[in-house]
Amino acid sequence: MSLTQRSHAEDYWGNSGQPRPQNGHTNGSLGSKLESFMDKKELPMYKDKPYNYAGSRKYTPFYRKKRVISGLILIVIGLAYWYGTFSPSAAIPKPKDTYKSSWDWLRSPATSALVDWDDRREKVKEAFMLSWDGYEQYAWGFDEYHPISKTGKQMDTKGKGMGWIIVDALDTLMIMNLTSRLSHAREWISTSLDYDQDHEVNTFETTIRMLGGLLSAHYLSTAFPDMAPLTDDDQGAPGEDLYLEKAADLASRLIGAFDSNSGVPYASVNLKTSKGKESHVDGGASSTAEASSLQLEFKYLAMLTGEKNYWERAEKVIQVIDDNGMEDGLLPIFIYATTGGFRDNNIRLGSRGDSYYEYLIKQYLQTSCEEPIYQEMWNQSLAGVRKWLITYSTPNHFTVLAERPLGLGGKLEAKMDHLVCFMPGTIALGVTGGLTVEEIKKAGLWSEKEEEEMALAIELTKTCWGMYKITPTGLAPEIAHFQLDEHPHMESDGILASEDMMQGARAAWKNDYIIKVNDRHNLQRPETVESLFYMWRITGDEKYREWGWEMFTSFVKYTAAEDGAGFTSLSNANDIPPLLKDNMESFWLAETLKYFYLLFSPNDLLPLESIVINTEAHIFPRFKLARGLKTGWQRKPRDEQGRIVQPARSERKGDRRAHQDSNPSANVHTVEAEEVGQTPLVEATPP
Ligand code: DMJ
Repeated sequence: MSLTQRSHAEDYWGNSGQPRPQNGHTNGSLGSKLESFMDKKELPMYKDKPYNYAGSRKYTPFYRKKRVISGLILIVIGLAYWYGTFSPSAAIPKPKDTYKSSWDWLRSPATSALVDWDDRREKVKEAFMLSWDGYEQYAWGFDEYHPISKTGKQMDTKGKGMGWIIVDALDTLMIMNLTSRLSHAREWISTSLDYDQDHEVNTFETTIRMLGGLLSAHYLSTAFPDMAPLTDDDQGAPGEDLYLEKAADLASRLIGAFDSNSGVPYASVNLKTSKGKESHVDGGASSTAEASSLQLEFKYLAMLTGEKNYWERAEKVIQVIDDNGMEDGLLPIFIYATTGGFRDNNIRLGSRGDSYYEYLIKQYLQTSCEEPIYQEMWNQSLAGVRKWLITYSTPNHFTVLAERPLGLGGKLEAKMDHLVCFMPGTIALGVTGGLTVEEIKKAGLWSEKEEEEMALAIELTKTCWGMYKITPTGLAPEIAHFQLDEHPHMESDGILASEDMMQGARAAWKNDYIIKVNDRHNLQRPETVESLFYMWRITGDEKYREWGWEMFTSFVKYTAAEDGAGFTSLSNANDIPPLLKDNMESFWLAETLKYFYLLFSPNDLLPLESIVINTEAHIFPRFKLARGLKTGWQRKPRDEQGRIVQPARSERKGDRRAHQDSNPSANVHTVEAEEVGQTPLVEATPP
C-alpha cells in the first residue's frame, strides 16, 4: 500500500465514526459480530436528496441536463487534453517507451528471501498501466480492444459505444491511484458516453459491468475522496455527480427488462425504448445466473436514490425463483422470463449458474445481515452442493465441484469451468462474513459446520490452483475435467483430502486433470485470483499470495502483446509458446488485475467486513436497511427436500391454482393443510 493510500484508508476509518477493524470481539451471531464493525456507519447518501428517477431519463428538460452544458465545457478541456496527450510533443511517454525495461524482473527474479509485497503490487499496477495505455492509444472509446491487431470495435457496430472498457476499469483506476488516467476516463464519460442508443444490450452484463462500475466509482470517490483525488461531487463544477447520474440514467433504461409476466428479467433490453427481449436462443429462456444476479446493483442504487422500485423489482426475481421450490436449492441453468419456470434440468455452478449462488450470500452481507432470508437460501444451496455435487478425483483426491447435466437424478459429470473457481472464496466469505477465521473463532462462532465449509473452501482453492499448475504456461484452461472412480466418491461417503502437489512437469497428481482440445483457451478470467484474495484475507495463509504471484508472473510472461500494446487472451494455454487470441477482456482491468493488486496490498485497503464486491469486482458499501427499504417477501413453507408444501384441502383451491397458472412447473408437494407451515426447512441429509 502506498503511503497515500494507507493514509486514505486510515482517514476513512478515522472519520467514519465506526470502529477500526481490529482484534476486539463480541459474542453473538455472525450478524451481530459484523454489526459491531458496522456500528454507527452511515452509507454515504446522495446528499440526502434522493431523486425521483421515474421517468427522469425521458422527460428531463434541457436546462436541467447538466451533462449538456458540462459536455460543451469539457469538450474544450478534452481537446486540450487530447492534444497534450497524443501530440508528438506529448509529455506522457507512450507505453512501449515507458515500460519496455520494467519487465526485467521476469528474467532476474529477486534473490532476497524477504518478499516485498509492495513491490509486487507495483508490478501489477504496471501491468494495468500497460494494458490501459495500449487501449488508450489504439482503441480509445471502443467497447472492445484487440491488442494484437491494435484495433478497437464497438459491440454494437451501429452504436456509439457503451464505455465497456472505460467504465468497467474506473474503480481499479481509483484503487491504484491513477489520477491522470482517471481524469481522462471521467472526461470521456462526461462528453461521449450517451446511453440513448437504439439497440439491445445484454441485461446482466450491462448491469454488472456498467451500472456496477459507475456505482462503485461513485462509492469510492465519495467514501475515499483522496483515493484518486477526483471526486464525484465537485459542487458547481462540470460533471457534478457524474457517476451517479449516469448510473441512474442507465438503470432507468435497463429496468424495462423486468417487465415480463413473471418479473424475471428478459435476457436483453433496448436502451432507447427500455423494452425487454427474450433470448434469441435457448428457446427464449434467460440464463439463470444472468437473470438472478442483479440485486446488489439495483438495491444499492435504490438505497442511494430512494427509488423503491429498483429494490422491489430486483428482489422479486429471487422470490419467483424460490417459489419454484427446487430441490436442495440447486437450480437448472435456464429460466423463462415469461413463466418464471426453469428449462431443462442442467445443474451446475459454472457458466449460467454461478452468480445466482454468489448473490445469495452477498445480498445477506450487503444489508449488514439484516435480511436472513438470503443466508438461509445460501445455506440450503451450499448444503445441496455438498450433497449432490462435491466429489473427488482419482487417485489423488482433488475436491471437484461437479455438474448434473440431467438433473439431480442424472449422472455426475466431473467438469469444472474456470468460472466455478469463484466458489471457494465465496464459501469462505459465507463462513466468516469477511472477518478472519481467528476473529470468528475468538467470537465463539465456530462449529463443525464452519470447520467443514472452510475445509471445503481450502480444498477447492487448491483444485482451482491446480488448473493453473497443469499447463506449461501456468495459465488455466477455460474448463478442466477430472478422472473419477466408476462409482464416484461423494462427500457423504467421507471427506477426502488431496495429495501434495509435487513440482515437475510430469508430477503424477496432474493426471487427475484432463484438458480437452476445445477447452484450452484462457480468457484472462478472474475467478481463481478472486478466491485467492478472499482466502488470503480470511485465513491469513501466505501461500495464497505466493500462488497469486506465480499466476501473475505467468500472465505477464505469456499473454503480453507485442510493442507494449497490453495483454491478451490465449487460444491455447497448453502449449509454449501459447497461441494468442486477439482480445483483451474488460474484466482483465476490472477484476483480474484488481484482485491481484488487492491480494498484494495490506489488508486495511478496503476491509472486507465493510464492503461487498459484485460479480464484476465492483466495490459497494454494506449498509443498514433504511428509507422504507426492507425484505418484501417470505419463503413459502417447504419440505426437507426444499419442495414447496401446499395444502391439500380447503385452502388449496385458489392458492394452488394461482401458483400453477403462473408457473406450472413449480416443484410442489401437497400435504394436509394442518401440516403446512409446520415442516421446518432442515439441512439436507446425504443421499
Ligand atoms: C465476469 O464478467 C463476471 O465475473 C461474471 O460473473 C462471470 N464472468 C466474468 C469473468 O469471468
